[in-house]
Amino acid sequence: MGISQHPDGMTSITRSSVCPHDCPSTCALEIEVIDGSRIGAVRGAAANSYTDGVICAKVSRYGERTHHPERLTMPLLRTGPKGSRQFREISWDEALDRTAERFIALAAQHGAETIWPYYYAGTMGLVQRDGINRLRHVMKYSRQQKTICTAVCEAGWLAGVGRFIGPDPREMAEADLIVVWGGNPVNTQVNVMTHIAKARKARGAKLVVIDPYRTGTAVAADIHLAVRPGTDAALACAVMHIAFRDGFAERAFMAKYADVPEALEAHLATRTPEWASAITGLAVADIEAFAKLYCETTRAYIRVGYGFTRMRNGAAAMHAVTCLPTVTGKWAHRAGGAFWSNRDIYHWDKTLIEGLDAVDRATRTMDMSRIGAVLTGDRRELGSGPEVHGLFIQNTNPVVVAPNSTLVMRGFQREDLFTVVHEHFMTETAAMADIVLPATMFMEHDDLYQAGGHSHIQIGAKLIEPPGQCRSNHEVLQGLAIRLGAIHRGFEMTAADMVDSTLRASGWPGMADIQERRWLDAQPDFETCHFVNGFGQLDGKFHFAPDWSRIGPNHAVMPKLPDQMPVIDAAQADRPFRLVAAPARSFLNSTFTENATGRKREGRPTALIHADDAARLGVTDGGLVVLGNEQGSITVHARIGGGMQAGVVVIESIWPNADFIGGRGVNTLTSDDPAPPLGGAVFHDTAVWIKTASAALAVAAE
Ligand SMILES: Nc1nc2c(c(=O)[nH]1)N[C@H]1C(S)=C(S)[C@@H](COP(=O)(O)OP(=O)(O)OC[C@H]3O[C@@H](n4cnc5c(=O)[nH]c(N)nc54)[C@H](O)[C@@H]3O)O[C@H]1N2
Ligand SMILES: Nc1nc2c(c(=O)[nH]1)N[C@H]1C(S)=C(S)[C@@H](COP(=O)(O)OP(=O)(O)OC[C@H]3O[C@@H](n4cnc5c(=O)[nH]c(N)nc54)[C@H](O)[C@@H]3O)O[C@H]1N2
Ligand code: SF4
Ligand SMILES: [Mo]
Repeated sequence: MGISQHPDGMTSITRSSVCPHDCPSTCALEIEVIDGSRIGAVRGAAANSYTDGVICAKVSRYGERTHHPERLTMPLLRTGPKGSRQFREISWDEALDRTAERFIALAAQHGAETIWPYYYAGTMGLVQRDGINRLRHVMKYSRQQKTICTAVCEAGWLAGVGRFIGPDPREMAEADLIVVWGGNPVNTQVNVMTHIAKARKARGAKLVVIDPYRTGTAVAADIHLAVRPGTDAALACAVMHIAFRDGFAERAFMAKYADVPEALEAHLATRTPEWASAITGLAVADIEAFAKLYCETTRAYIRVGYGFTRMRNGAAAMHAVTCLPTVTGKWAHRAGGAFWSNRDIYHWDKTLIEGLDAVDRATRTMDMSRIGAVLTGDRRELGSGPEVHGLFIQNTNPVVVAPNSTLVMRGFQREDLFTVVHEHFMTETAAMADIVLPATMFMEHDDLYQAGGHSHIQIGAKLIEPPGQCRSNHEVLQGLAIRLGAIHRGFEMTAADMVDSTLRASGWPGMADIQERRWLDAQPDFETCHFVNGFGQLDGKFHFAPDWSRIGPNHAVMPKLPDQMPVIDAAQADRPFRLVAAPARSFLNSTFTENATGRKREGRPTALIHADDAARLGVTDGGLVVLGNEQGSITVHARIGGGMQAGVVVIESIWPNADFIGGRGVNTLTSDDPAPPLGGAVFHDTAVWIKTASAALAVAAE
């Protein structure tokens, strides 16, 4: 792309790239590379029809992260007690030799399953994110169930719709009503707002936001429905009740495309607005008004977020929401229907990247969200296999992000656990490691990206050299494979070769071809993404009565038809508040918490508290409060407001634990209970008590 000469003699070239972060937007980027070695301005590609020239503030300042003085640049060996942050620099050979020798010895002593490679989506590049599975499978190390983010959404979406596709997200710009249900795109995927803004400008479209508190997205909305957390299925059922009652049920659509419409209608007879009002805390008139607006608007696009599913009843809630456009037949119309993820449009063959030809189904699989239980020897997780004595971590920061962090920390402190963490920064997880390895960032290695929230396949190529001795995830896996005797053709290829081969094996053009075009739009045609040719179930129908046994093992508790499941951690006498642990705007999970600009914007860990609750508890704006439950307690500053119902409290995060007074972070309070039927973390499903700090001190002194 463009080359420019600066007055001071520097040259800068603008290069195409793609945002690697765990965000549905997967923005097409244009990055200014200065003198071949530094990152300047980062912009969204205007020519990409989804990015449309817009990216979030945190990535527009990416130089702050890339050229951060605290970046890890050398392998480190722990010299003090675990967590002491005392390390000395060692060579890569020593670091990899030590890791491999220890893994070989541990596997000989306890069996290969004693090693647990553990990862998530720090980078979403397919090669650098998922390559760890190749090492896992070849070595027969323990497998990982990926539950920390999407499992609950997946279960609920599959139950009814049956396939991870949906109406083209760009159709939002052509809708007359957009319902953002349980997500906060102003913070978490800004491009959704771009397409909503287009619809509002061109068509006077209405925006409805369903969220327990007044997020930036809710502020922008025409209607904000501030539900009690964990009650979305009740709202969806009442809207369907009204649709049947008032003649908006599309019976012909359902006769063709749904399994049991008559049974659904009979079931919903008692799911009245009054019933839903008592559960959700919304006024009957507000439920009626929303239902009328939704039912009367043909082009009504529901953009479902993840937030409302991070609940013990989240899968049932997702299923209930997806039933709405089925009852009202909106899937059939342009800009109508519901969308969560486009994952299934890409038909990847990941054999090479993940070593799927080496999988041994007999090896144990453990739930990543239950890492605390795993590391502290809980037999429900370990099964009959060995305890975990070796952890190899890439792309995630579980000491901060995983639920029940006190238990997680206890696990990481075990003296008989050997932990290797490959990271950009000395995160709180890296600080617990025996060996820390320095990782490249996205513009320092090659990779391939798919977008969950739109339809583009993109290549992010290496643009600059990494600082110091940083190595990519793929290179580290290669270095370990040779020492462990792990044989697979994937370890012999460069990352670029893996990108090219994977594209071709999956039926897409090769790497150079896609780079030439800048991206490939994989959007399926209208008939496919609107399910005109049938839904993703075997019978081609949407299922109001899902066969939950096909979805997850804990299916017996699931409702037969869409319904409010009374299984949440409900408010009760000793824990009268419902806590929502929502994402902050300037951080992405715990990433970007290293940057001064974002930290300044976020201020400090803060609990948003309703004015009535604050008055009753004697909490003042800016005062200290303690929130607790049976897992522990945390101390934060209070802010009065937030637009939620009384009895709801919100902490935006994920601040490092060390930023909280006393060092215990928000996930001290969140539970590692797996949501039925498939598992999945329940980050926004927590009942807590709240005291002023002085009241808590007085109790402690008794
Ligand atoms: N700035 C920023 N961007 C991010 C992230 C981040 O941490 N920060 N995280 C990234 C990741 S990994 C993901 S998965 C996505 C997630 O992005 P989202 O889909 O936006 O999901 P959540 O992050 O869980 O929370 C979104 C909203 O759900 C609301 N919510 C909580 N409980 C309920 C409920 O019971 N009902 C309803 N209706 N709403 C509820 C919360 O109040 C919050 O405003 O964002 C990605 N983008
Ligand atoms: N309280 C609360 N907790 C939550 C959530 C919530 O809403 N509330 N959301 C949950 C959700 S949705 C998710 S997805 C999880 C996510 O949690 P994590 O997956 O832990 O996400 P991050 O905190 O962003 O950490 C990713 C780490 O990967 C590193 N990394 C990035 N790129 C690379 C790379 O190329 N190589 C290597 N080796 N490392 C790299 C980054 O430096 C960063 O430290 O958190 C969950 N935790
Ligand atoms: S909106 Fe999401 S994908 Fe786009 S630049 Fe920001 S973090 Fe990256
Ligand atoms: Mo996530």
